[in-house]
Amino acid sequence: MMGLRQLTSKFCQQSIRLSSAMPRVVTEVVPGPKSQEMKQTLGNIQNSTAVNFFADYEKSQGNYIVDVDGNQILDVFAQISSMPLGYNHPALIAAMQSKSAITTTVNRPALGIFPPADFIQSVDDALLSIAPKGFTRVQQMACGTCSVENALKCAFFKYRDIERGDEQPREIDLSSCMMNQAPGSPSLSVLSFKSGFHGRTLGSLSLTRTKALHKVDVPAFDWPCADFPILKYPLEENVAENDRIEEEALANVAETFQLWKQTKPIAALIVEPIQAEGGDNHASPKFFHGLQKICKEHKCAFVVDEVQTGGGPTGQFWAHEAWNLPSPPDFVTFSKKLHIAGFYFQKQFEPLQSYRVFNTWVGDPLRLALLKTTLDVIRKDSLLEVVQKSGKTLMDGLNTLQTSKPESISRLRGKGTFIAFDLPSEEIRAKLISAMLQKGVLMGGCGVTAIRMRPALIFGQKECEIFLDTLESCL
Ligand code: PSZ
Repeated sequence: MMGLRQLTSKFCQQSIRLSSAMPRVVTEVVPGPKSQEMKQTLGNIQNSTAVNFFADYEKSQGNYIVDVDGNQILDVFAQISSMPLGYNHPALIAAMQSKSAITTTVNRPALGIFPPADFIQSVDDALLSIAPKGFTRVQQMACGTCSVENALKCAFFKYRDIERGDEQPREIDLSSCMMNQAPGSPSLSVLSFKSGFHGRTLGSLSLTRTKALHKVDVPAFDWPCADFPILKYPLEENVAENDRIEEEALANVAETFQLWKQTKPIAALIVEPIQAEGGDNHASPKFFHGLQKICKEHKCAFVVDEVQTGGGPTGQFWAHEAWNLPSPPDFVTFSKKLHIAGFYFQKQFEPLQSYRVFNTWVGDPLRLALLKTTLDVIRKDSLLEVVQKSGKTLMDGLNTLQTSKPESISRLRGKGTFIAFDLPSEEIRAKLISAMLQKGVLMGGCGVTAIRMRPALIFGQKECEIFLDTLESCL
């Protein structure tokens, strides 16, 4: 087994090789023949139509994913924005070869009831060391979606405690909830936004308002939806207009609270700092201050969904910290780049009785260890600064492209490397994504016509250059 030093030195050699690495396409088309055949075979087992290509994760390294046909592809999508350090980072590999990682892997604990001795220290070292300002409590979960759903459950618990004037449910609450009836199953709601995305399981799907095909045929909670501001770009030329757009959206939120007050009061409002799946829609700190104020007026929990924005891609560890809210949100959900999912919460939202937020694993110490190592690397290699610098290079380059090709690129927007721009149509976007892939650059789409960039935090100047050059040639 290789020690950390050997691995690091091996990685350094690989980095040297990789820093001179370029996209390399060896098949006539991407996906190549092996990928296409595997995709067909997978189709006999499950729906495989979303598969782009099959990857060789042993050969993938840093910012480059290698596919089964031997194509080396610059990855600007990073597994739906979930790879903080790129592929096969030696520090992560070393961490997973430790004795404790092996013990945890073969003896995965049910953390809610039998946590390991080093659990408190691990949570402290990993999740609490990066807790957003104003948070001291955190609950782990398995994925972003169940983090959202459980945070909302906590918001409902609290809302009902206050309504009842008692933290203990009454007999009538306990008996009626078994029949899914009020008052035990109360008539409460959660407000989410047009183009918001918060997951695809039965509960979270009612909050998600991106693609109809993901929702259709599934019974949904009848819950309110408010307008999210769709800003005009460039921002500096549309200040007054954007101010008006945000004021209107806030007025719509306030109105929605009033409308639902009598029949199905809004117990929680959930919002992404940047609507990601829905098209990279940004709003100003002022808008989010306004949302928090409305929530406070209505004793409604303010839930910030940082599943996609959290972990550094905006150049700050938590995107919502850029708003400088007068007080922290009530919940912040996370997953993706943090390896582990869960939610930070204010103490008042902690359920008092056991098992109300619970499942078999309620987290994963192995993922916690990966997070700790990732944080060490982020700090040691100043990766947030790398993101800020690369973000600037990308925005400058894309801005130049937008100026020279306004008929192709519009509404360039971004923070850090969390960048997007619009294309004239969905069809042109599909063509551009495919053309880029043929040249060995993998990008994703979001919203109806946008391209989104979601690289790993290690995406450096060289990668920015390759991306911009390839994009220019494909446009
Ligand atoms: O299809 C896609 O591009 C996907 S699949 C999952 C996501 C995008 N996003 C996950 C997500 C998110 O972006 C936000 C803001 N909230 C919740 C979720 C759900 O997280 P997971 O996928 O971990 O359950």
